[in-house]
Amino acid sequence: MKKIQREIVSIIGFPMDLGAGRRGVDMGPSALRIAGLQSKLENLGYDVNDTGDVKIEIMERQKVQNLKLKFLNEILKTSVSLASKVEKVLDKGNFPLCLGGDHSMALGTIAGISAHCKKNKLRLGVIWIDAHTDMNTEETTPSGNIHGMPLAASLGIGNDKLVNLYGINPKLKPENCALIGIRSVDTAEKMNIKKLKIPVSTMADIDKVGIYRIMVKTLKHFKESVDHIHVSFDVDSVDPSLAPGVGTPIPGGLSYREAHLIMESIAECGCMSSLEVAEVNPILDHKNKTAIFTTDLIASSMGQRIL
Ligand SMILES: [Mn+2]
Repeated sequence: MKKIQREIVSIIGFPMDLGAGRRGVDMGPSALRIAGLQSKLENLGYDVNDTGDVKIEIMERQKVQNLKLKFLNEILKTSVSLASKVEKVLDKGNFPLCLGGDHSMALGTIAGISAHCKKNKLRLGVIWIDAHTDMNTEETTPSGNIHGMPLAASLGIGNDKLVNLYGINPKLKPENCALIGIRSVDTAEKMNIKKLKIPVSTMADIDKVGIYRIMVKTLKHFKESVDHIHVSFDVDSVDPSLAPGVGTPIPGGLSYREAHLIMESIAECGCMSSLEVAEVNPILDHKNKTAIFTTDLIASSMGQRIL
């Protein structure tokens, strides 16, 4: 495991709401920018290059063709654009920071990262922080919303077009995932997780063991077994009292300090090579509280310290 904390941060906005059940997450990138993301990162000493947003066609100009995979074609098309942007940023030696948008964004982010890793013979690991496992497929989805499928697809299960996105399948190995903050899992997802033996730290595990010990163990394992650590942060992992502006709020989430300690542990490890934050929904928020909290978490993951 080599230490890769890149100094030039490339922000990529992905204003996607086609994968979610509730509208408004397409405004997530703006809300995060308005919350002062760039200046917070510059204050930490990074050069920040905001590359703008990936162009995504609005819902009003499209039709749902498959109720089990809503807006599949536009999601595939824009995920390829995102993947290509992420791959280029990594190839230049810079740090991609992707702003969602709903969590279907991870399809494109992980596709771009896995292409970069494949070329450079790097082993990819993903820390997936989320209330949900996003392990549904076309067959098991209760909603047809693709934001419940990106982890399954990245691991090679589900619809062919999603799984083969960007020409790499699987993009990730189950043993190189760590799911943290989990507390809402569908029955079929539970079966997928058990079958693939994906390491999961539920909220109950966090209550029992403590988040710090979980992070120390996870990061130690990743430092030994992968070369590129991607952090995929779904803001609904945080308790809705702190982050009300998310599409699928689930009670019993990460506390203020637990969320920050996850990010501070990642920063201390100095081993994160890419980051995405998903599901900030300004429509459901109060005075941009959720985006402000999220930008503080991003800063913690990139070196912001109390002292
Ligand atoms: Mn998610």
